[in-house]
Amino acid sequence: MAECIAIESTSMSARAFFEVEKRPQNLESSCLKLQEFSQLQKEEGRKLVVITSGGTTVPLEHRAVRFIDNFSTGSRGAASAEYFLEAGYAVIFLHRKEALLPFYRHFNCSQFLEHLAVNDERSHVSVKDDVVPKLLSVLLRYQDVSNQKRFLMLEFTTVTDYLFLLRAAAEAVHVIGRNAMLYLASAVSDFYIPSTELPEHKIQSSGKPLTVTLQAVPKMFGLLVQDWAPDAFIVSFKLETNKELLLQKSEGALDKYQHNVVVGNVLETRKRQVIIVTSGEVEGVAISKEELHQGVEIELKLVDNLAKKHSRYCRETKE
Ligand code: 9Z3
Repeated sequence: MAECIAIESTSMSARAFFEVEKRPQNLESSCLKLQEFSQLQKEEGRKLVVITSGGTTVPLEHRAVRFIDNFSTGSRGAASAEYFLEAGYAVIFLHRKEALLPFYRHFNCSQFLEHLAVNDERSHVSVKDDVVPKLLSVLLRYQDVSNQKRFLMLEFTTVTDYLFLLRAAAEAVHVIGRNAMLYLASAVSDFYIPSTELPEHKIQSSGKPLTVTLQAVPKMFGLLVQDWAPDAFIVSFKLETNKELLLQKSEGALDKYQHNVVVGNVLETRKRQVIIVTSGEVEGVAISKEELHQGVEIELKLVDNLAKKHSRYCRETKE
């Protein structure tokens, strides 16, 4: 089927979006979890990071059969969550349903059954010996943070779900003040179809091209920085495919919203190098071929760098 996608630039305001669009069904219970979790971390005196991870979808129908999606795998967010947990943070992990998850990402689901063995009596299942070392190491790390109640996962699918959830999380971590960080690694749709313009049922194919008009998703970042999480240390990500544009676009984003850090990355090289842009400073973070070969992940260095910046931010703004 030939399809044509037109994008219109007129857009409703960020605040109006939340009045008009349908909130996710489980939003109230998510809000409650976010508030309880944040309060607990406050009592424990922990730092807390909200990580967003994975792409968002744009449905083309209310009863969505078709939707627009993007490339994001959730690898950046999932790896970063583990390193923040290792650094002592509590983590709220807002992720695209079915994107990579912290801890689980180390195992390939399609090989799940290959890892298991059945005893001779066919009454008991165990994990094969060769999988035990890796499973044990991941499982112990996972159980530690779960027992300490330091890890909360909540999922989204559409861009609308994502924005409602992000607002709820940013508002919930307000109790943590400057000890909260927002680490916005999700690849968020820039264009969507407002619910008032969505057909109820599956679009019928008539053999002719389909033209879909998308509106710009209202820019929420200003509201996030100023209203939802004014004290938090905010890290946004800038993605480009043209590396010549990356620095200028990253600096532009920082200048526009006056938050703390923009991490810039190029699609093809995102697992090997990023730039970290703060006001007045640009640093490159990269992993060498040798490190890559050894399985070192760039998120290890990225999280270490950002955790140090966050500590400095907490110290400086206290004085
Ligand atoms: C990123 O740039 C992330 O690093 C990636 C990670 C999505 C590239 P993966 O999920 O990839 O590990 O496969 N996230 C932000 C992307 C984005 O859409 N940024 C917007 C922009 O560049 C600002 S919100 O304009």
